[in-house]
Amino acid sequence: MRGVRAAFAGSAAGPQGYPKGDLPEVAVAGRSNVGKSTLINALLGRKALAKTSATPGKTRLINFFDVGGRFHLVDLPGYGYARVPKGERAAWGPRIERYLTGRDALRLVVLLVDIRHPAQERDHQMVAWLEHHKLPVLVVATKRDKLGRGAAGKAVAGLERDLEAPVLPVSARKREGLAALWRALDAAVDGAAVAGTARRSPGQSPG
Ligand SMILES: Nc1nc2c(ncn2[C@@H]2O[C@H](COP(=O)(O)OP(=O)(O)OP(=O)(O)O)[C@@H](O)[C@H]2O)c(=O)[nH]1
Ligand SMILES: [Mg+2]
Repeated sequence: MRGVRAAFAGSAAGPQGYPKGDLPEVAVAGRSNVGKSTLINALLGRKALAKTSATPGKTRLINFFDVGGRFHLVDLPGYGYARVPKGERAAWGPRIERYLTGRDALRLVVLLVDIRHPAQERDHQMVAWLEHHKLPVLVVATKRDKLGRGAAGKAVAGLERDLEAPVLPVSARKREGLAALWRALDAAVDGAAVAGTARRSPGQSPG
């Protein structure tokens, strides 16, 4: 694991609360409970820098983490969890969208999906929406440790077919796939094209 210096850099509901300065940012998005906060902790070698929970909907604000003074990792609120009070749930879409469309420093969106489930409608929408807004996306399948090798391989192939994008399997718990993910983050932060970025040919119809 890397000896990276990481620190909480603030929470925000909107642009006024975003950190100042011009560090590049990598945002981690995905459905509630998919493992966003846990993955951020695993990447940074910290147990509880980002708050995690078995109760979905834990992360409601946008949380920024400074990584070695080099870039921010951004923990976005989870989308699409039904058991959150309705008014609050409604605020998540705009809050996330505002960040994703309005943040010049954003270099890459790491979109998490659970390796145990086929891609959900919201995941499809998110990939399409990110591509529409010309935001580079890397799809990462979390909780790789929950499946055996054969099942995991099949699941990744199915997700790649469904989402029409390369999918990188990881396990925060077992610390698998993190080196490959770090390479993608480094490339994005250093301004290089990201190898795993989803691409559709212009003529291809969606879905
Ligand atoms: N087995 C296993 N469980 C994991 C892994 N990553 C996360 N989890 C579990 O998944 C649950 C949700 O993890 P969180 O990191 O809080 O998920 P989140 O996406 O941040 O959720 P919200 O903040 O609600 O959007 C917790 O119970 C974690 O322990 C993993 O790699 N393997
Ligand atoms: Mg979280």
